[in-house]
Amino acid sequence: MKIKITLGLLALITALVLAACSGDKEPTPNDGANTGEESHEDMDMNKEGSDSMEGMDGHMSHDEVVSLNDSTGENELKIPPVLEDENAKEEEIAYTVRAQKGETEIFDGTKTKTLGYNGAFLGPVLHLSKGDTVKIKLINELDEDTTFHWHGLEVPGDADGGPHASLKPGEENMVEFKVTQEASTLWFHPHPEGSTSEQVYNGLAGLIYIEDDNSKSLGLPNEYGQNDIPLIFQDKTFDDKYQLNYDAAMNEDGTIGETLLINGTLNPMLSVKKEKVRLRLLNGSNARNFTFKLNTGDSFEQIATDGGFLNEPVTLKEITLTPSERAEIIIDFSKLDTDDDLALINDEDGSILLPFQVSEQGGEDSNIPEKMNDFTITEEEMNLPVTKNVEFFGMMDKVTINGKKFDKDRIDFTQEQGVTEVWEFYNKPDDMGGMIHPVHIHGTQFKILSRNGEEPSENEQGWKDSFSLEPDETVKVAVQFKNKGVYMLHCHILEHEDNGMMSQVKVE
Ligand SMILES: [Cu+2]
Repeated sequence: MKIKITLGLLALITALVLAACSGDKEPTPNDGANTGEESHEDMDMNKEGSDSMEGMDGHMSHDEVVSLNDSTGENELKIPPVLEDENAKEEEIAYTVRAQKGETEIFDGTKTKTLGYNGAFLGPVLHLSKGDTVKIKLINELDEDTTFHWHGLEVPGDADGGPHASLKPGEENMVEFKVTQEASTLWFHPHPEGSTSEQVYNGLAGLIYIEDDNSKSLGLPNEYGQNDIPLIFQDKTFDDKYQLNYDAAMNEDGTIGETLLINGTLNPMLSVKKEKVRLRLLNGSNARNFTFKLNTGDSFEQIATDGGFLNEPVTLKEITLTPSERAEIIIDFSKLDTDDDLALINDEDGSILLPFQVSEQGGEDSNIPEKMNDFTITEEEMNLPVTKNVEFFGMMDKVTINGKKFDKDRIDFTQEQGVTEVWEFYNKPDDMGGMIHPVHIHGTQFKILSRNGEEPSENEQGWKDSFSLEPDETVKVAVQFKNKGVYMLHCHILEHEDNGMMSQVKVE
């Protein structure tokens, strides 16, 4: 009891000291250039002060996450285009993906300099089917090096687009792979060493949909843009000229902003019919966590994780996604009281993310089947010994994995192709408590076996490629690589990744 009081007092005093240090530097919309620098100063102060704050609970930077502005709902949500297959042959797909610079009218009447794939901002959806052979021509039309990483795809290391696959400005490359995994919602983004965060922040991100016989037979809502809606959530800071000034907004512990964009849409709103609507949620932000919830408190069904369908729909009132995680959920608007102002909110700060406008029109009679998949964790997998220990530690630019920073020329782990190993992840707290690190492993969909020795929640009992690792938490994961190559394992707070919170796994 005594200890608790002491800690509480310490926290209070520290909070007061910090409040005094940071003054009234509450960031306001559209003066990002200044707020960015200021929050940077704040961070440095926090760090300097940290020595005298030993034993402090909680984490400064994440306790002080600036709230998102509410969406006013004045703009209909933009739906990303679907990329056209250039190949007429069956079971073969050919795409061209170019990374390019552009200008985008995010704010009415103003052009913002952005990056995009095959367009000025964000990218199209790439449709793949299980069993397909895929050829993708990659073109770098940026002024800087970039790579094309397929997040969640189980492909050979040389097609994965990690930091080794860098293309210089003007360069092209071709990757070819076979789709061997089940239906899921994946995504793609750049992964160049040291500048992933800036390139994603400026707009390089797109979705990948994989279909298979199962997904086609389930009768789920699947009218793209009608009742099957992609939602890429990203937070940004715009400066007084409505530009994305990354250097000014940058925070070593993860760049966050007060302005929400969904699919690049400012103040988005979604019109739906009174039917079941499938939302494919991607936390595409550099660092912000989202806890998605309906403002009415009504429940929804989660049907898929990062890498595939859950065995059965899981009824939830909220779901948290850390950066790079995905979830597919279904909201049944025919069952909701639509006289209310319905909206998806972020329970982290109560902000309104996406207001819904529900028409009286009925829609498709789609289905949420009771059985969707046959994901299993075997007794054998549960009993495998831990053969890899991975410790995430630190904050700001002092982030490490097993005490080391990324080195392109060093292999940190090896694993045999096709062999399942149990990895144990631990997030070692620091003097200030520590922070959540979203862990991502390239080239594999894995199974979460336990969190702190307990069975993972129902909606994590499915294929995952990313998961949240809380301070002092131990997570056991069964990992198998179907292909060979060198793969990255890293924190998906993109600034942590760029600061070296990344290791290499060689699969032989
Ligand atoms: Cu991290």
